[in-house]
Amino acid sequence: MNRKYFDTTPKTPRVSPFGIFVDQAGYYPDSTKKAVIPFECDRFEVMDINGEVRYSGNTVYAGFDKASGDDVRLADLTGLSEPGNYCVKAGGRTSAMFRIGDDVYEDVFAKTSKAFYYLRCGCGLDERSAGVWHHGRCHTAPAELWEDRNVTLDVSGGWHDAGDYGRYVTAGACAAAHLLYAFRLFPEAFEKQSLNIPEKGMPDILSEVRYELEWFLKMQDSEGGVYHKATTAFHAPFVMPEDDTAEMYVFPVSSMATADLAAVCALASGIYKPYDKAFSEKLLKAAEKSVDWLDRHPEFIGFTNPEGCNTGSYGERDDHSNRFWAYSEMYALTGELKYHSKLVSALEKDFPLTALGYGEVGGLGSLAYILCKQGKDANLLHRLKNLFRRRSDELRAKADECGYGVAMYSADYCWGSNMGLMTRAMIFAITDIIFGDRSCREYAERHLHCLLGTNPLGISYITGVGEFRCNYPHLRPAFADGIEECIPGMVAGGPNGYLSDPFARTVIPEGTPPMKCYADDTASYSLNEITIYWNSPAVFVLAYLCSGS
Ligand code: 9MR
Ligand code: ZN
Repeated sequence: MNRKYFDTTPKTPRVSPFGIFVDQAGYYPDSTKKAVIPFECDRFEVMDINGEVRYSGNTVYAGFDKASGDDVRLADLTGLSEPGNYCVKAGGRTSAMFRIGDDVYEDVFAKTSKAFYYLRCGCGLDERSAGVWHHGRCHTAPAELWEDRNVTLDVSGGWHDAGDYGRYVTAGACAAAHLLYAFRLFPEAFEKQSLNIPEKGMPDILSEVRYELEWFLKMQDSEGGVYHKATTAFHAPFVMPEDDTAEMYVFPVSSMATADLAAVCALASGIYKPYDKAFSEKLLKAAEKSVDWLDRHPEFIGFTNPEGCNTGSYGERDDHSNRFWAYSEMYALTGELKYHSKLVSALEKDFPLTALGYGEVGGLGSLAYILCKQGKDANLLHRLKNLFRRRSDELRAKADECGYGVAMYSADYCWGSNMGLMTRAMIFAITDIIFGDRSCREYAERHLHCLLGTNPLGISYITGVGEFRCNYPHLRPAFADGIEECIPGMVAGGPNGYLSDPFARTVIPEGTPPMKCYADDTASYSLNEITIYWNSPAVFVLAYLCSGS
């Protein structure tokens, strides 16, 4: 197959061929199930695969939905709980097939978890684990320090960040932390999961995250500072990773990368202890070294791309949330009071304490504090817990007024909006865990339903999942391998009303409602790239929903 990179003929229809929108992975038997019908009609029917009507009802008008520009009707099929395969019919149109069953999310949970394996750098992917998507060893040559080309370092390993082949510490730390917290909170979901990766001896997800952690350790300098990223000077062309042989560089230390490394290594040290004591010790030492560096460097050392480099910059305005996260994880791990006073001082700065992103990581610090076994300041504990409560209440109110059932304002449809969608679902999962509030589950499910097809384009934003799904992400190997079916389990960035790349500006008509600003096309990096930290919140949410807890 020979595809062109910038080809404006749609690869998949821009709107689902099905006119009624459902979660294409399906629904649990006892869950709320609502199909979205964006046109006028009074009655709906649910058919099984033999074409027999198994359920029917009246649609309910839910109003005009601003982000999608749709007049939305809902078909509530919650009353149908018998396991099976179905589709919804109304007004002469039909939905994609969906399943009702106790295990409907196992496949998508496994695929989104396995996605990290496919993004491994510094090794080859062999056919036994990677199937048709196997490829040769990539990016193994020593890298040069950007600021002193005479120094070379071995920084091989870790995951490719995204559609590009760069590796960035802050982005990686966020993704690894989502996965580690998912394991910590929902271990039973992972214990039964088999990802068919080469390593053995611990739950597969931990082997996978270890692959990234080993790379973090290589990114720490002798003083404890952490290099911000390892990338080539410019983004590679759309070739296989083993064919990207341009010089690799290691870019200067940033205080965000240093704090994030301390945080994620401290978190991991506690989690890997029962499986590998020596590795856990190593992580603790690395975390201590970086946190000591933070003490010696109270000033913000940010990052901007130097002249002559166009790869991602992941610059941040400050490092407040990163430092809080680092001290909070160190306190949770060691119980040492000095870390408690440092985390309390870090809280004097103003930053969001429930944010779970790659830039603002305050929510991860809050989670560390809330979950830790060490003595806690009752007022602070109360404050942090209630911030999650308050945030989930706000999100719930917004989700209830949205035709598609999600807590997203028009402005939230930005670059990587599916991360926003999934971190909102994470807030509901966390609120359920903290307060035992089971009503949160439905809200987490709704955000997943939206990702998997209950959206105004009727598309599943995860490759390899659903009858009508994205298949042409901005992901170098997926384009270069010549295989028609995309590597499965990759979460696309999703709708972005700001039209932030030339392809998006060419194919999306001006005035398109933000929730419909999407094209399943390789050339659109602002609509259809994939990243490790867009996959990781989806894995967290799926672990929650698959854990039965
Ligand atoms: O995910 C990042 C998104 O929030 C920003 O708006 C965008 C533009 O700065 O950059 C995204 O990050 C990219 C990174 O810089 C390099 N690897 C691919 C990432 C996803 O597009
Ligand atoms: Zn690589």
